[in-house]
Amino acid sequence: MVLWLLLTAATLGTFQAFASTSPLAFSHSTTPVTRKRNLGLQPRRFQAQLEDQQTTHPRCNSKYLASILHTLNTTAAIENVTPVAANGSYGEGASDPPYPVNPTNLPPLCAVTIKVGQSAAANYRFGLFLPDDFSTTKRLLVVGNGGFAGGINWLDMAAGPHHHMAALSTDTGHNSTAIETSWANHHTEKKEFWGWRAMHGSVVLGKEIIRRYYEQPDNEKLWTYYSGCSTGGRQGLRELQEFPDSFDGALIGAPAWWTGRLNPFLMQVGLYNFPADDSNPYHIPLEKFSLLFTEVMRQCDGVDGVQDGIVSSPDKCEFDLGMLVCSQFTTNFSECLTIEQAETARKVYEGWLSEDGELLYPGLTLSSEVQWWVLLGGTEPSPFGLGYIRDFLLDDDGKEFDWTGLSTIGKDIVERAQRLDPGRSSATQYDISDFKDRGGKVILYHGLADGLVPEKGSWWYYNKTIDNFGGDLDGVRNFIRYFQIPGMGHCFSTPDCRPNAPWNIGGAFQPGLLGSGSWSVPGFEDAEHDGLMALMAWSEEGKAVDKLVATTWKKPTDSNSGVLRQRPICPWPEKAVYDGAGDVNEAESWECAMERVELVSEMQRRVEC
Ligand SMILES: *[C@@H]1O[C@H](CO)[C@@H](O)[C@H](O)[C@H]1NC(C)=O
Ligand SMILES: *[C@@H]1O[C@H](CO)[C@@H](O)[C@H](O)[C@H]1NC(C)=O
Ligand SMILES: *[C@@H]1O[C@H](CO)[C@@H](O)[C@H](O)[C@H]1NC(C)=O
Ligand SMILES: *[C@@H]1O[C@H](CO)[C@@H](O)[C@H](O)[C@H]1NC(C)=O
Ligand SMILES: *[C@@H]1O[C@H](CO)[C@@H](O)[C@H](O)[C@H]1NC(C)=O
Ligand SMILES: [Ca+2]
Repeated sequence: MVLWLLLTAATLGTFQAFASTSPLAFSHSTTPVTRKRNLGLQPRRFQAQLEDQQTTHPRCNSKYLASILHTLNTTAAIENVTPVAANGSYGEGASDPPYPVNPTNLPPLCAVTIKVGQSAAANYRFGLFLPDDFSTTKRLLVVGNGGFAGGINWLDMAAGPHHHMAALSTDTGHNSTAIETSWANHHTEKKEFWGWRAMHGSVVLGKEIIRRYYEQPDNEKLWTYYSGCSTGGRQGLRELQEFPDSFDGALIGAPAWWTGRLNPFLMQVGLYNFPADDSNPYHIPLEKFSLLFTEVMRQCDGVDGVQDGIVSSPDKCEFDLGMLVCSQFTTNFSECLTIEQAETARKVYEGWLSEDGELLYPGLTLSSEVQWWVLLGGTEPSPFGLGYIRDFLLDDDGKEFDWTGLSTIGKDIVERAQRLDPGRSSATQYDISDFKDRGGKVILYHGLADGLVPEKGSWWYYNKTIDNFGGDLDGVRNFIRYFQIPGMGHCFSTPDCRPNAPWNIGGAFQPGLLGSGSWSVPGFEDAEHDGLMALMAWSEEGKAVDKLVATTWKKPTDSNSGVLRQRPICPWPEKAVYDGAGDVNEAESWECAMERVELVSEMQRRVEC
């Protein structure tokens, strides 16, 4: 409880929020929080401002944007139009609880907020950045949200104008931090907005507005790209599965794609470890996650062929939990697990099986332990599980659903979640032929040290997609590729700086973590290092993404501290393979290739003796 109260009290961003309040925190970003707010400008004042700023686009005013809306069959209304000069800043600051940091260092642009739906109880908003310097190849970047966040993600939108693209983000129809769910209780329409409708409606209307703003001819293409992580990953997959015309390419990170299965599982994971009192022998206290991590590192680091503090092949490691179990020879009981605690850890790794042994959702990957505090720390199951069950699934007032006596959430909840899929948010259509046939491309990526959304879930999704296309892996790789990022936590960075593995590929939330004025991968703004640029080259020029070079810095979230390591991440089933001679911290010493299994088994033997 204490942990979650702390989190709620803070002005939370995405999961970055967890970073700053946890005892096992990510290293802190020194980003200054810009408090400047740009609310609605009066027309007269606006005119004056326009005259002052000769560089501002002449169409960046409420009257012109209202005239655009007038030509469209929509009930949407202009909420705000603000011209932003070069090196300016824009956002809603503290009025946008999940995204309070306004991007700075922006190129000159027009910031627009549109409100769709007039009823106070049911409406959604979306924001647009319309850069003055729009590239000749017309492009739009749509960005996603995180957790249950309700707010426009202005910080991630900033990448758009830096690439001379327009940018769009929706608030998903409510106003809350990433961990609040009470807004959904008894509110079918808000659930649907969050589930898919706000995203879809914003994309459709946003494209029309952009076309008219730039007076684009109907036969000219507006290339549209998506970038999102976690819930953002889910939103992107959901949209491209059902509406194949929406995007030309999507950069999908750590997607929380199967809401109806994943969120109950996140509750179930909590039940493995709670209640957190001494009478529960199965409870692993927070301080022992580190012990587990250290043991995983000891047994699994070398299995990938290189003893470098990065577990790159967790699936190849035959981890023996027994090594950690207290015995008659134990002298220090802080350094071992009881048999019951080891059983809890085993279940967290194994994943969730039904009574008949069907896999309901895969568990957390070996090497994610440093981030286990998110789901298993504190004193009650996380809001991603408990909040979902109470407010999405049961519309419960909090009194009827009592988790404290439960060891498992039960078949009824699982079946209900499957049947109802509240908000219809699950992205479970594996047949994306229509998207593929239009030339659509997907880069899917997931950190192997993710302690919140299981990495094996993304891999499972990828496998299901391959199965859907008749097992044709090569065919599938022509339009969707899956990249595992060793050592990366949920969406970004390396939890607790351990092991400070290369993580940054310019994905969702990543630039913002390096500072409010940051975009792409600082110092490496090219298609080899930036996933969005790689995606655009793949979609527009057919350059398949054979690898991406991930970067980390001496201080993982301070790009001025000097590059520490760069290493390719590779499209599965390829792996980054070391050349055996070069500096392991240099990307050139690695290539994407099939893993050498002999080496793996040899290393495994070595570790075992
Ligand atoms: C305008 O939108 C409404 C509601 O979405 C729809 O019923 C109507 O047919 C549309 N009219 C035109 C001319 O597209
Ligand atoms: C951009 O603005 C910041 C303040 O927001 C200022 O410190 C910086 O010097 C400016 N840079 C340029 C190139 O004008
Ligand atoms: C969102 O809620 C906060 C209070 O938590 C409020 O200050 C802010 O004005 C609201 N923002 C919007 C856009 O309604
Ligand atoms: C027991 O182990 C813990 C954790 O490693 C350590 O902090 C503590 O100092 C150890 N106690 C003794 C008596 O060695
Ligand atoms: C995906 O499929 C491969 C075999 O093609 C298998 O080795 C791997 O375990 C599967 N991953 C998951 C998470 O199901
Ligand atoms: Ca290693």
